[in-house]
Amino acid sequence: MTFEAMWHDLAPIGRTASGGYFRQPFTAAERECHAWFLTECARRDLTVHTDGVGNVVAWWRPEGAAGPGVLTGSHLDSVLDGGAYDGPLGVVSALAALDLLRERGVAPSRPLGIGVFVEEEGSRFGSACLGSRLATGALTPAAATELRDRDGVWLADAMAEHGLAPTSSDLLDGVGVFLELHVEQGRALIDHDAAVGVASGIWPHGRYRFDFTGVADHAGTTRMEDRHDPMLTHAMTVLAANKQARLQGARATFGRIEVVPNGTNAVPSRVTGWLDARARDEEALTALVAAISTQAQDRAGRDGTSLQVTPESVSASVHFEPELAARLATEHDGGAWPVLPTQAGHDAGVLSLAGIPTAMLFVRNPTGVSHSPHEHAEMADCLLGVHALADSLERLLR
Ligand code: HGY
Ligand code: MN
Ligand code: MN
Repeated sequence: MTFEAMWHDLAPIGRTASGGYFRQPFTAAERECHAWFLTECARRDLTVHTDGVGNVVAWWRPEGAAGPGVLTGSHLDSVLDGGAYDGPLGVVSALAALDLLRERGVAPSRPLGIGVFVEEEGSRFGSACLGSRLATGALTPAAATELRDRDGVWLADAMAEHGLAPTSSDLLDGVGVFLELHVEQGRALIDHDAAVGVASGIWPHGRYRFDFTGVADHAGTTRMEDRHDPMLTHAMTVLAANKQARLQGARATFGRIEVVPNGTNAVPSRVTGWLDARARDEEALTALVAAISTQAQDRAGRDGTSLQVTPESVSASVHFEPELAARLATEHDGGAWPVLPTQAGHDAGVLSLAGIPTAMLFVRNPTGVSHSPHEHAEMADCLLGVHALADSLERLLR
């Protein structure tokens, strides 16, 4: 089963008319993706381990392979209306790279695992890298049990439908190193004119809930000077976030909003906005969120509204092992691959913070667009990525 054939089989699952993907965790589309993965593992006689959360590691343990395993893989869930490559490219490439190692007759001295982590995007339950955080203990089952989706469905109930639960996990016991291949979510490889790159680290980033409370009132009879309109405070906060991010060379996005009662002819009583903030280091991230929150509170004071800011998911700064990154970037035929930071979070970041030696390979994205139906990678670059992954795994498996 070639890369192209696997890609062709996976592509239609969870795709909508817009061409975007809705593979939210523990929904039919995402479970169908996992079923597809298990079929591919069975085709390769891999030994499949699934933890209670739904994370999967499929092991190739040929005769003589012993000791800490080499793990590769990524995630199959998507953001809302997401792209085809963010996550699945790492999983399909891992399967294709294993096939290539077998074709080369590689006899690994260590087991090789292919992993799939659930809810990497946090697009349904709001906590980024939920599966890998539960697997590493970075998130406790108790904290996970508090999570609900925007329809009020508890995580535990969504999982229970599939015989799963927010539990601790020993899935990663025996993993010595993790290498995740991922489509690049940005333009660096284009500017480097390179098909493959290596990650140096991940910017710290977080998701913060801004609850603006005002006074519901009539859209027509209420004089402008008499209003306590939370939509106004929210709007000014969005502008402030954009300005602060530009001033500080950071990133700030309000991409999600809920309005109560969400009527056309009523001043709302409450507006909730979610801020996604990212910066080059922890101090800069704290300063960015503080500046935005302070300006939002000042504006609320002027609007006669009130504001509560709640961090919902915060991801620490990740520095991948420089020696491992340098080794992957240079020990192969052809010129060195660029080593670059990313502002996108990944399961690799969670495993690295848990103390597992970790690295990432990026595959060129010709537009840099991601978290969008227009996310893309050329097949030729995807196949170069498979070879880069196979070459890197072969070295790690010695
Ligand atoms: O949101 C992110 O940074 C990643 O795509 N999960
Ligand atoms: Mn991803
Ligand atoms: Mn993503």
